[in-house]
Amino acid sequence: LALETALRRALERNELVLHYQPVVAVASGYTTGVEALVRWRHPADGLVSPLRFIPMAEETGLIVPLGIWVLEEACRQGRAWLDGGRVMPIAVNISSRQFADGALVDTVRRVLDRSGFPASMLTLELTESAIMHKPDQAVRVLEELKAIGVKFSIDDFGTGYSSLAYLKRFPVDALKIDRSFVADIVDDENDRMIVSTVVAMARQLQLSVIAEGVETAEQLAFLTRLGCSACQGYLFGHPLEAGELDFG
Ligand code: G
Ligand code: G
Ligand code: MN
Ligand code: NA
Repeated sequence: LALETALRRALERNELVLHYQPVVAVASGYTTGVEALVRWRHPADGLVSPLRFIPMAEETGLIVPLGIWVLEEACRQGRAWLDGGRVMPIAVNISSRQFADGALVDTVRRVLDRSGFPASMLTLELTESAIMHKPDQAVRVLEELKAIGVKFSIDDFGTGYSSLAYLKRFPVDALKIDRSFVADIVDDENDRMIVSTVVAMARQLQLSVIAEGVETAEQLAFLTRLGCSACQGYLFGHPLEAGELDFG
């Protein structure tokens, strides 16, 4: 409860910040977009990881106002980049409770309108569990958001249980291969097979694939050989404040 009160206050006091991590196209080496990741700049404890407060925010429902702040801030930054001549698509994480919240579609529409950030440059990252919990309802929400023009990726792909039939029904644009499969890709034949299968399936369904958690050149070499065209991870850049990003 203390944490909940503190987080609520942090939102009011504007203590949250977004960091941005580049997503890189393997062939060109260019940054094709960034993922926004929230942090809490705690006056006493310093930078607090979302792992410490997102689960609680989900449980208490605070994730809804927090999620609105994240969307607003990401779109504001994206618009500022555009005004500075930089076209930078942004992906924002949406957790299950936010996705199930009836107001998400209106929120996204309102935030885009007010910020002037183009819908086509916004990707919402959803987990398999968020959309598979009530798949029929999820399809409707996704279709409504799609009509606005936003894109979707499935985060942590491979760790949940999404039915392939649904994957085809959902208007999804990209799969993000969970970093657990990338971590051991050099040594583990099974992980290589999983990545290669996901890449092949994505190609069939005309989805793009982003490998997450790429930390070494050796992992990148395997991912490239397996046909993975976009990567994200410490090898390319840690999540950083907008002003500290180097787009190369
Ligand atoms: O950035 P990493 O920094 O440690 O993030 C840890 C976890 O928190 C990840 O699972 C990530 O998806 C989640 N996360 C980070 N930022 C956000 C956010 O703005 N909204 C939601 N719902 N989850 C986030
Ligand atoms: O669940 P999601 O994929 O949104 O979470 C992204 C998380 O992964 C964040 O915590 C981010 O800081 C972290 N992350 C990003 N790149 C790397 C990496 O190369 N290695 C590891 N271990 N974590 C990473
Ligand atoms: Mn993510
Ligand atoms: Na992920």
